[in-house]
This record gives sequence, structure tokens and C-alpha cells, in this order.
Amino acid sequence: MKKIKASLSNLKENISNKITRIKKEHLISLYIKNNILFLTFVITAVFNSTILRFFCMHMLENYLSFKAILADVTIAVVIGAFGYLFKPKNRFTYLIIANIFLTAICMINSVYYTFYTSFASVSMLSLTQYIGDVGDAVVENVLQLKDIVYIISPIALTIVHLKLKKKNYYKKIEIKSERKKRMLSTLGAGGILALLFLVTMTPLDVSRFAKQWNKEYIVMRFGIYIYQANDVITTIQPKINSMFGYDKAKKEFTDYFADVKDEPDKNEYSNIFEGKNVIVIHAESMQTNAIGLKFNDKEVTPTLNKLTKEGMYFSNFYSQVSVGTSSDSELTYNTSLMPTKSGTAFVSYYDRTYISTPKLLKEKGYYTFSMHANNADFWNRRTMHKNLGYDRFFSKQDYEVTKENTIGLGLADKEFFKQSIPKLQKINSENKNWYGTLIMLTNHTPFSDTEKYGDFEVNIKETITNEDGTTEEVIHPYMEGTKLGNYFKSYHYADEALGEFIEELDEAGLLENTVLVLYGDHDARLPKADYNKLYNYDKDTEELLSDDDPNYRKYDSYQYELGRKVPFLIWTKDMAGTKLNKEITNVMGMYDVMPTLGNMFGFYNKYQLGHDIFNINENNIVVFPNGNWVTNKVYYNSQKEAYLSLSDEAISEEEIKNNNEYANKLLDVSDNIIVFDLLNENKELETE
Ligand code: GP9
Ligand code: MN
Repeated sequence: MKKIKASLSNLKENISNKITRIKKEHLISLYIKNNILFLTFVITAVFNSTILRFFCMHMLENYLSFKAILADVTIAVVIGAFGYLFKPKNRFTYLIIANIFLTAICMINSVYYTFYTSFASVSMLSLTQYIGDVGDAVVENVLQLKDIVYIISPIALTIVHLKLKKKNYYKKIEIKSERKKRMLSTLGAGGILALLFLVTMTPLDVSRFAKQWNKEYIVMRFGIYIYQANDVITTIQPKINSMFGYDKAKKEFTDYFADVKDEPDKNEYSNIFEGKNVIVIHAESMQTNAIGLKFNDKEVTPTLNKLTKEGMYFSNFYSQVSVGTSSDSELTYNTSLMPTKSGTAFVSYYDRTYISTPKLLKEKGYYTFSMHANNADFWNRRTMHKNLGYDRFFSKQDYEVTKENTIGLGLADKEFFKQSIPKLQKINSENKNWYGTLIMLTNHTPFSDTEKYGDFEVNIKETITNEDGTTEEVIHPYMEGTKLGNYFKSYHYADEALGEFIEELDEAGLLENTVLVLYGDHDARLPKADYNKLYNYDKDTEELLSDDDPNYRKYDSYQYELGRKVPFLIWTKDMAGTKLNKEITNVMGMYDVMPTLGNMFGFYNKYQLGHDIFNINENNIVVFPNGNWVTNKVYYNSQKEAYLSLSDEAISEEEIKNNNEYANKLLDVSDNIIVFDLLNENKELETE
């Protein structure tokens, strides 16, 4: 009896499950039936965006990226939802207009990508030369099948519409309140999808999205529609910023520079390098704290150690970057201006007028160029290097880049330098004077290509003698496996590349009349805990020293900030032993480079924000984009409104207040110069 009961209840359960399933299936098919046009709209929009990625990105995980598809579905659902506001017979008109618009975005980007291996930006519309180029590109390219395949989408939507019309599908009357309800519930679904999308986002996604220059990455993660919307916002934002407050900004600017002389102050270094050629090394992520550091008696940076010993070495030097990292350091190095408060100068304010080192040297007859074996659009360099006054930008397309000679982000530094030599020789033979910036790449976060950096041990190795007289090697697990440890390996590689480059330059006779200038572009953003281990590791206990140990070295957030120093040095082949061969320990920032080099090479920018370090000496102050600042005496943190004393001298409230005012004024003036284009002499005429 029990058995019968049990099997009966099983049967009941089975039947009810089946009914729910049928109901569900019925509901789904009912939903599909009632929303055919909307669903076709969504599918075709997602199809187009995916096809675009397929043509541009080749790798399956990129074009079939789950995140991008989710983003595209979300956008299409949200746009499509508003279709429900229209009467059924008008809904098609709305959806086809939206569809054509989205299709156009895909087509334009498809054509644009073929020519520029990058995605289109509405900001380019303000540059007439691009309109011409793109216009030609469209004409030449119009017959490429891959660019017209997107038309399938509006065609499909139209066919579906016509079929539905024939079946009298639209005759069904929907009352107004129902239309609103359908729109709201579809928007709700869009909201849930958007939430789902947001939770899949990583910090890297967010930061790249905000910066917008890495277009491929954004399209890969966010899909083409979100990319384009973000592009419109980032293009409009600087325009809006510069719409209000021009007069006030101009007045503050004039007041700020009112007392600045038209000629620089002279000192013992004035014009010492006049007529010399220049090689500037933009040393990716090189920090000062590795200089002189050894593991198992091996130097992390033998080349830098040698250069700092033989040349003029500024050991208390800071980079002043904001979110624009590499590009910000290039900006400040070249113009003595600070990074902008919002966006990045290279991406958002590429069309402003800048007074730069390459431009001023050009006036003295120099041929100017830059070299960086990465995609020319990275940080919008293609456009910005031209604006900064480089006659020629040698980028990835000028180098032979293969899978074998790649490390991390791109062409390995050793190979980059090697391939740059013949280019430099040619430039040297064709020009009396030249100035070139070489931007390194390998020593870039995440420093994970460790097997390609060559051998450099970051554990402690020790040979111990046993009681019986035999010896054995003991390895203490020190920095191996930490991010900082990997950084040292990578740094060691980059330093070695630099050493080989200097040798090659010498062999090619390119060092005879040349000054080598090197700056670390910014710190490597490494974990504080790793530094703690670096400075407080006790090999005997294989643990960290406790803070009451006499050898304990405190490494708190101030030490971390101070540890972000980067090297700056000036070196020539014959500098060792001369009066120029010295270490400068006064605090100095990237914005002081232009004034300092300007004095040495004989050029001057009245609107520089930094100082010639040999005029300001120990009275210098380095302002950071976040309002922090540092002098020889004190490091001030503007967020915490707290400071760390760096000397025995007392620090007065007054001093802190004055320096704060100085820092804020400087940051405002710098931002205004860029946002309101105040160095553009024609600007006044435009606004009158
Ligand atoms: C890319 C390189 C790195 O070309 O300059 O830029 P970063 O990530 O350091 O700003
Ligand atoms: Mn960098």
C-alpha cells in the first residue's frame, strides 16, 4: 500500500514538474512570439558588434568576449525598450532608425580600423586633416566585403518586419498603459543585465575605461557601443570644461607670470651643452631605490650605477604623474606643466598649444624625433608627439616585432635599442644637430615574463660549512615569487639593455657629441608589503624583524611615498672626473627638467612651472598632481593634512600654509593653461 502511495506521489510530482515546464516553455515561446521585432533588434545589434570584433581582433577570447557580448546585449535591450512606447505599427520605424545608427557605428569603425588599426573617435571630427583621410579611406575601402556585411542587420530587421506585417501581427491592439508597462519591464531587464555586467568588471577595466586611450581593450571588454558613447563623453568633457571661466583663467595666468623675466638667470651651467646632440631615455618604471641594491653581491642595476657614478646624478628626484602615467611624465618632462586635473593631457587636450623642449630646440636648428616600438596610438602619441614638436615618431610599424623578440607589452628593450641604432646613424649623418627621445617598454607592470628577463636571483644564497668540514648551499626564500622580486629581475634586464645600447652607441660613434639624459617615468606601483620584506627580512629566522629590533626599518605610507623617487641623470662619455660629475641631492621634480636643461642647452620657456635646480637649489618644492608636495625639509600629504619632517629643522604652520597655497595656485594655473589653451597666441583673437 505504502509503495503504491509513494509511486502515486512520484507520478504527481512528475506531472506537476512537466506542467510547470510546459508552462515555462509556453511562457518563453509566448514572450518570443510577442516580441519578435524587439528580439530581432537585439540580436542584430549584438551580431554587428561581434562581427566587428571578429574582423579586428582575430583571437576567439577577444571577439567572443563574454563581457563585451553582455555589454552589447544590455545596450541593445535598453535602446530597444523605448520602442515599446510607440504604437505597434510605428515601432518598426523607431527600431530601424536605432538599428541604422548602431550599424553605422560598426561600419565606420570597421573602415577606420583597416586604416589606423584603431577605433574611431568623434574627437577626430574636429581635426580637418582626419576627415580628409577618413573620407578617402571610405572611398578606397568601400568595396571591402567585411565593411558592408553589417548591412545584413537592417535588412534582417526589415524582412522580419515585412513578414510580421503580412501576418497582420501589428493589428493586435496594445493599450497605452500596457505599452508603458512593457517598456518599464524591458528597461528593468536591461538594468539587471547592466548590474551583471558591472559585477564582472575588474579595477583594470574601470581604469582603462576612464582613460579611454586603449581603444582596443575597451572595445574588447565593453563592446563598440559603450566605447563610442564613452568616446563622445570624453570628447565633449574638455570642451565643456573650457567653455566657462576663460577670462578669470587668463587673468590668473597673466598675474602668475607677471614677474617672470623674459631671460633666464644665468649660472655656471649656462650653455655648457649648446650644440650637442641629445638622447633622452624614458626609462619605464625605473625607481631610484634599486640603484646600488645587490642580491648575492650582484647589482640589480650595474649600468645605472655606473652612469650615476660617472655623470650628473639627481638622487632626490620625483616624477609627477597622475592617471596618465607614461604620457603625463612625457608631458611634464617636455613642457614643465603638470598633468591635467581631469582626463589626461595626451588624450583629452592633444590639440592645445604647448611650449616644449623639442619645439625650442627646433628653433635652434635641431632635428627632433621620438622612438617607441609600441602601437603609435598608445596614449595618443601619434597625435601628441607631433604637437610636442617631434619631427618624426618611429613607432611599432618602424620596427620588426615578432613573437620571439617580444617581452611583456611588446618589443623587448634590447631588440628595440638594437634596431634603433641604424635609424640613429642615418639621422646623425643627415643632421647637424638632433634631439631624440627613446621610450623603453619592457620594465612595465606586471613584470610577469620572468623567464625572459635572464638569470637574476632574488633569494639569498649562502654557503655554509658543516661540522664535518663539508660545505653546502642554503637558499633563504627572500624576494623570489614576490612582485617586487619580479620587478628587480625585469629592471635588471632593462638595465642590461641600456648598458648594451650605450656600448652600441659608442661603437657607432654616436656618443662623441652627445648628451645622454635619462629619467624614470614613474614608480612601478609595487606592494608596500613587499618593501617591508625587502628591508626587514631576517634570513636566520626566515621571518620579518619585529619593530623593536634595532635593524628594523619602518616602511609606512610616508616611506612608500618617498620611495617613489625615480632616477634623473645627465651623462656624457667624458664627464667622469669633471666638475659636472656630481650628485645633486636637493629635491627636484620632473617639471624642473625643462628649466634645468634649457639653461644648459641655451633655450628658455617663460611659462615653465618648475625651476632650474641650479638656481633654486635647496629652496625647491615639488608639487604632485594630488596636492601633496615635498621640500628638502618636509613631505606633506594633502589628503591626510599631515606631514613628515625630513630634517631636524622645525616646521612652522606658516610654512605649511604658504606651501599649500603655492601648490594649489601652481596646479590651477597649469590646468588652466592646458584647458583654456592659454599658450595659444591666436586664442585671444578667436574669443574676441
Ligand atoms: C606604453 C608605455 C606604457 O606605450 O609607454 O605606458 P604606462 O602604462 O606606463 O603609462
Ligand atoms: Mn610608463
